[in-house]
Amino acid sequence: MPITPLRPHDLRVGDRVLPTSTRCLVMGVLNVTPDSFSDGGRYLDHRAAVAHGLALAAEGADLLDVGGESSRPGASYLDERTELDRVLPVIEALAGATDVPISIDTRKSGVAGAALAAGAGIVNDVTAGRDDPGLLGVAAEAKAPVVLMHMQGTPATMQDDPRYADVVAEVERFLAERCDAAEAAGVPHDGLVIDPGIGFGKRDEHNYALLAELARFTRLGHPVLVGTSRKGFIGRALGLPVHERAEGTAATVVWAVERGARIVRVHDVRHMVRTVRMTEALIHRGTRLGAAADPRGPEGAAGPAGPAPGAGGGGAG
Ligand code: PMM
Repeated sequence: MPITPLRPHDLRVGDRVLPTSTRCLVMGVLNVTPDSFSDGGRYLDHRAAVAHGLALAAEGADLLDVGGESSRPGASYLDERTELDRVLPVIEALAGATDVPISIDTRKSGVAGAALAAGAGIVNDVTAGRDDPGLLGVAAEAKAPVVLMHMQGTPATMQDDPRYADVVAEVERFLAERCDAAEAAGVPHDGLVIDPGIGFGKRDEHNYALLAELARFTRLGHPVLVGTSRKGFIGRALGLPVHERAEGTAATVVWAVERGARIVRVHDVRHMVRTVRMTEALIHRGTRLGAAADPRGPEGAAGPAGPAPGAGGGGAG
């Protein structure tokens, strides 16, 4: 029996409330790295990174995820000073230039703390607080939400030989345990986001199984974040290189939103914002929830997300 996704809590970032209980947010990826698998080297120059972040905001990103350390398979550990030098100027400039909340993609408490002080509002840790035990406390102190992601192994070794007896059950158990650890460190229940970690210590069959059963993760009550954008399993399914994976990514975004994802982490923000909004229109106005029952008729029923910007009137339907 398919599981119906459960409604998660909203996320409080400073004095803002991000409406994860009612719609799926789009997190734009901003890697300030020489070697991330899809955009490495493009935004190492700070001005180029800030300009790209502002472009993602203008395209409709709900969040900007700034990272200075690549987590692509085989990537080695980056020293803290270098990571800070990459991300801090970009976060400071973005925080002064846009209202879009910024997350810091890091596994180091020192980087998380400095980024939060510089204007970031969320911590995104691909190790779910395991690499640096101080990270969860730093986020708690700053009252910042935390993304807890599952990964088997470390980026350096994770794709060597990932194995699971039951990948969905193991990832679910891991995320529940890490949520408990985060709460024990002082992060409130409604400050947590969970992420099955697509591509992190997983074979294609594991990625497909996790996406197939994504709705199971909504049972933990937290917004589920999904990061499939341009990843290798899409390239292998379509036989396409990394910059030709936007349509494949869109298919995974539709799938994930339909199964309850409430944040999608993507590179191609303009197209994925439209993909998410259209998927939500299908969910909320389609047969599943009964468009026929809406007294306003098929044109009157906006989903909880409301109409997309610029969607009003005129064009051919
Ligand atoms: N993927 C990457 C980096 N950070 N964070 C979360 N929470 N989830 C992800 O799936 C994720 C992440 C790797 O992708 P990139 O190199 O394109 O940033």
